Amino acid sequence: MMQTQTKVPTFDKAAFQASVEQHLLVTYAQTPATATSRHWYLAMSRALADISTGNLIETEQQLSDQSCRSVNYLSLEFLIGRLTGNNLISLGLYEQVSGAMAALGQNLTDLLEEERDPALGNGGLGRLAACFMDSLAAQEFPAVGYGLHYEYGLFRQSFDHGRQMEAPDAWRGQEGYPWEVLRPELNQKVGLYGHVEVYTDDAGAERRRWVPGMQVDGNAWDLPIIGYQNNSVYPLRLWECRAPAPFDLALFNDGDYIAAQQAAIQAGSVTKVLYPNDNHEQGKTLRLMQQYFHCACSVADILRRHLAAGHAIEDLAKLETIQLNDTHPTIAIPELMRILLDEHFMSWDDAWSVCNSVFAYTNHTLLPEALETWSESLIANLLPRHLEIIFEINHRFMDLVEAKWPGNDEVKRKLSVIQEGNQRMVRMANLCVIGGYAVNGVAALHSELVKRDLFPEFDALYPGKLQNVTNGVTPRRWLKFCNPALSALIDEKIGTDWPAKLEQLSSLADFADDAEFQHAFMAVKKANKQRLADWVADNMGITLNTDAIFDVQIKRLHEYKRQHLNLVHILSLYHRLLNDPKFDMQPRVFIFAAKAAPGYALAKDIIFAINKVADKVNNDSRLAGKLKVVFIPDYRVSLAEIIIPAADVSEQISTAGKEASGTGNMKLALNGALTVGTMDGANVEIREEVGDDNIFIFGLLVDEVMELVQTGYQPTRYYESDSLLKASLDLLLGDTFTPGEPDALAGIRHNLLEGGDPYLVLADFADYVTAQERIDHAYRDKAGWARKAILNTALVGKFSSDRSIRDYVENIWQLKAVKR
Ligand code: OX2
Repeated sequence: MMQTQTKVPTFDKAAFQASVEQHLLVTYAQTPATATSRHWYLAMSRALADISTGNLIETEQQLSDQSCRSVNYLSLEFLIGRLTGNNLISLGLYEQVSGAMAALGQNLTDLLEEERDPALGNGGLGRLAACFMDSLAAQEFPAVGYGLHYEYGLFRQSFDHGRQMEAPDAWRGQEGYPWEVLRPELNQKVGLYGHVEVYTDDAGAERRRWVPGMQVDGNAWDLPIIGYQNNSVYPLRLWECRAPAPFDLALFNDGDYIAAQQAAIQAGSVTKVLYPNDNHEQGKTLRLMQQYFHCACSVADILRRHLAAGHAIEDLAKLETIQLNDTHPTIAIPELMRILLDEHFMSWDDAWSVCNSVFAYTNHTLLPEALETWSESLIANLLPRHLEIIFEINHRFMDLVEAKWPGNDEVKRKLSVIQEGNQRMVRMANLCVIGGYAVNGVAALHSELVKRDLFPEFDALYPGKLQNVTNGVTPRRWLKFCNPALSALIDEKIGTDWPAKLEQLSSLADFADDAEFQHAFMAVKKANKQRLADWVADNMGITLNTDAIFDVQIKRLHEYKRQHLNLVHILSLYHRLLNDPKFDMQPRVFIFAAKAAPGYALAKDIIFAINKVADKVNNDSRLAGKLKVVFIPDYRVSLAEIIIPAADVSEQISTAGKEASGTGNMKLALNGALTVGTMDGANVEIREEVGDDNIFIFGLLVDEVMELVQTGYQPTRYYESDSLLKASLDLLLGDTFTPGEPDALAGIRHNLLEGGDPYLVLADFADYVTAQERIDHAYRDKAGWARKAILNTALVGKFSSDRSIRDYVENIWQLKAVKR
């Protein structure tokens, strides 16, 4: 792998090797003679972490000494992926460490495969947080990431006769994760349950305070976020929940050893496992505990830093801003209010003005099932003082609404933080909009819909508060690291600055018609397809033809993402290949990877169906190898790193209006895949950048979707009038794909017909088929396809997360870069 490097400290090979061997012996009790590859990977990573921890502490000190304004990114998820390979690139040490390890008889590429992905997130939302931390560090905008130290990350997925099975993901392994460092001096105490006490202070004023019924410890684990070749290292601080030590001594002395341990058992479960839902909330008590624990530790740590640096509490908003990644950390708002009111004795107005200039909120979804509400009784029980504060916030807010819309109860009902009903619910998104100074959507279209459909009255009440920041992805992981061959080709053409300045890729457009460059570009694509084909052969025993179109849909399994639309299209190809002698197609490999939430039955049925269709299609000699279907198990960041560089076609086929942004769409286009997609999320902006000729757009527009639904959508009409659609859906009946198990796939057909097809799969089918035919046709023209692929890579520089972060910095956070 070729990696260039610039601003990097001198590398002392002998000292590094000595450090690796020292860790091998002292940390892992191995000698070079006894060590396995895994031991070598661990020892090497520890030796590297020693370097980055030094830089982390120095960066922290510098930022504190210079009173630098920073952003605190609060997120319940950080889907960081493997760190060692990426950190080697950021440190600019890839080549040197590869050489140093080779001299110890170790192959770096093999060692990197020993790392298990830290899967501390579900999908796009968590991965975005990871890309943002990378871009903050790359551009040296002072930042701390705050998350949770889950003992188990997102479940591991396997297939049993085609059905998804889940297993726990102990991501740290038995030896612990080599990049994390425990910071006991930063530990926090967190209360839960209890009651509110009213008392009179020394000045005779009546005051309120929370008396928690239980207390837990928050232990701080820091992971280093290493700036790209700049020596700045920021912390990703993950909180782990533990019972306070010593545990209940009285009980212990009474001889009730087991009861004495109960607190430890209860506290230990708070950060035990990541909730495996994407775009869906469940309202479980343990989840609210996680959210509050996360916010309490993080807010306390932010205040600790602020006060330790000698600043006044009133000046908090001058030095700190807190970005809430979706509503999951909303409870940070009443938590900060509580501390300012009850512990710093600020007046309501003063406390509220601090809060109001500290918090900003990112909305990631319009899906009603993902908009969080918490039952009032649940909050009353777990966080009684916070509920009082929420009521007071709402009471004062209702006065504001009354002033703006006198006597209008309907608008009050709509905007209130409290949703009335049998069970009163607290609307977290409303609290975020009211409690912060900025709200943003994650793509232009999505942000427009937030203003037009979700929060029109808030937009009227607070002009300018609702904004857009289009998402992005880090070019370091998603091009330089995952696609070294393409990176080397780009380096040759335009130099080596592009990983920090992705707009520079646009000059590649000059070579889009250059036959030699086209040839080199497609040769890289072919080699990446071979790398993926080898992985599939080794791990799944399926042989793939790398001349075929590699058509990729990788993302969480969700009805709105419409993996079933892709499936119905595959069924239509199968039908035509077998029944229409005139039908011809370019060989195609359909590649899927996706996890379904364990409780999401239809999503699991779709996985099962795709697996069953794959079994049949892949072994049907009548198809002459034209059609293959592969569902790669256990989708994760490290698999995306192999699949994305190998893709020819990127499936971005959500129902218009449902996918807020998408970020896989950006990664795939960056690596030269052509998008087939709806006018949804960031697809709209990708089309703007690459031009209509280099993307395959199909399907209903947002307003057409809304109109069709309002006028009474009838999927059966499409079924009855489109013979190809009918034939394709009817293939789901009987036992074509499930021998001996008739109608095992009929549930999907039922959902699409009698079930009303809530995501308009049938309405978009015909246009999707046409778009796929255009792709088939375009692929036959080798030079034409190469041109389109090159232009995709060249023209998506906008989607660097460096640009997203600059948008946040300039329009929301108002930070200054601090160079080391
Ligand atoms: C996801 C959105 O579904 C996706 O469209 C977006 O690209 C990503 O967040 C990052 O902004 N949970 N996951 C998401 O939203 C929620 C809620």
